[in-house]
Amino acid sequence: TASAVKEELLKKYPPKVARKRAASILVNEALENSTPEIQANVRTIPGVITMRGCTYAGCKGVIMGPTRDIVNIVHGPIGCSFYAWLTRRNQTDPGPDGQNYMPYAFSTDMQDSDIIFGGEKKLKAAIQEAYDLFHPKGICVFATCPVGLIGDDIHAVSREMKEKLGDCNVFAFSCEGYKGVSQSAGHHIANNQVFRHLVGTEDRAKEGEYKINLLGEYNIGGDGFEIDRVLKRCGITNIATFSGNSSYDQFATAHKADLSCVMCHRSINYVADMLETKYGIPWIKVNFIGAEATAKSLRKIGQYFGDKALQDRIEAVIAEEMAPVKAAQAEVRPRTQGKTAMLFVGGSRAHHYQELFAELGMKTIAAGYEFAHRDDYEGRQVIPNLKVDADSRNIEEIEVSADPVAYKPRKSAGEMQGLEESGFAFKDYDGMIPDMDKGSLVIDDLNQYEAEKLVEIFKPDIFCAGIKEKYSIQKLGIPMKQLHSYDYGGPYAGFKGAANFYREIDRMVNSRVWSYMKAPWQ
Ligand code: HCA
Repeated sequence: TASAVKEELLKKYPPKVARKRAASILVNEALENSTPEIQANVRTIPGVITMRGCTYAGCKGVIMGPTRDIVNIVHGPIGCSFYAWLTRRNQTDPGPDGQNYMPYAFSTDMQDSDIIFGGEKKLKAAIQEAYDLFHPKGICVFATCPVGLIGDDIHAVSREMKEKLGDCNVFAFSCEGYKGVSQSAGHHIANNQVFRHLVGTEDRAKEGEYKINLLGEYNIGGDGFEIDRVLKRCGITNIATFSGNSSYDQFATAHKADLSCVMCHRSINYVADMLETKYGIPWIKVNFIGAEATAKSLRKIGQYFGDKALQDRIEAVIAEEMAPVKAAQAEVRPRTQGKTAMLFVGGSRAHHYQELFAELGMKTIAAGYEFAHRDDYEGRQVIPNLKVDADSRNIEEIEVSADPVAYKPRKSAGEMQGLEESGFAFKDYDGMIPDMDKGSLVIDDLNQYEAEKLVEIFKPDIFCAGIKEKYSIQKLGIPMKQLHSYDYGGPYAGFKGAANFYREIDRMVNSRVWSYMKAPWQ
């Protein structure tokens, strides 16, 4: 049983560690009128090999990494710069004349002497050099651990350079790697600064009848391209994606959208709130991972705008797009039905991808997040009960109020209420736990030891996580799919992406190569 597995996982630990980990390992049970509580977003125990990334990785790599025409300068040692250099395989489409700096790794390449004497001069010179070479609209500066330790004032340097350059928006992120308990802190730091320094600075936005923003979509393996293709077919205009396939101007005009659609709520739900408070843009949760989820999300957008012509068009697009997806499903499903998966990714993906696996007839027997908070597991309703600790207090919450000029309610209070009364949910998302089978395991911040033990006990047909787990899991004879970078595949979002995913998983779970491996317990 799952409880016996939990005991087995904890057996090896010293008592204090076992006690701490026990609160993050949950056997899913159906409680009446409530969801079981899990410990999340707390520090990893020193000595444990965590799957988590650092705050800098979340800020520079995840959020700002997919933005093409901002020069992102890492102030730090070259290893940090290299680590966050396109490793998530975010794609971008600059068009024929657009600027694209994503293939570059800009770094101050800090040396011992900079640590001793300070690195501010070097940073100024780097900003000047980047400006002279490229004349970008924006330059962003990212702090790494040593910068925080020696106290270089990257914000003062950025302010000074912004003033000096005149036509370039320079701003910085205090995203030292150690700053939060995981990369989630880095997402927050990145999004706060984009909101503060960039959103709402340009009024000439794309035209369109039904204008949305897509929040928490990072265009990994081309996911964003597929979503944009589908939106366009439906006649929906995407003003800004935060931040897949994004550009400076998209962020600057995000306040012109009439609805924010939130994909990965973990990395960005607070931005949706700020856009609503400051500009009057309501937000909803969407999910474009899974064909059924995609259809449901499109219908939800249609319902929000409430226009019959749009809704008819959405239905026609769904009917047309669904046909080849169903055909792919029918072909693959006899070979995938009944197989098992484990998912340990992100702060939304471990939940979203369960829908795709369900479409293949596969069961998720254990899942968890690297950097989630309790609401990602239990649902948004728990937010008011979350404990504020020293670590969460360390991450700034921006106070915003209605913009005196740009604030405009998109719907009247009566219209909003009408939608809500018809069952339409604004500002809400479900947790992963209630969607998982009773008796399944939900584990926060899984570590190397527990991952290997789980695989040994359950021998799942596939294990999904990130680059740090990739090869150790494969060496146990289990196919491993990266759901951060998608290995070399994708897109997996939308309709075409779903069919891609079915074929990829079929290939992986039915390959005989894994049976030739000898795991340590064999
Ligand atoms: C990071 C980035 C990461 C994890 C990457 C991975 C991401 O923290 O380094 O393990 O494959 O989301 O891409 O969090």
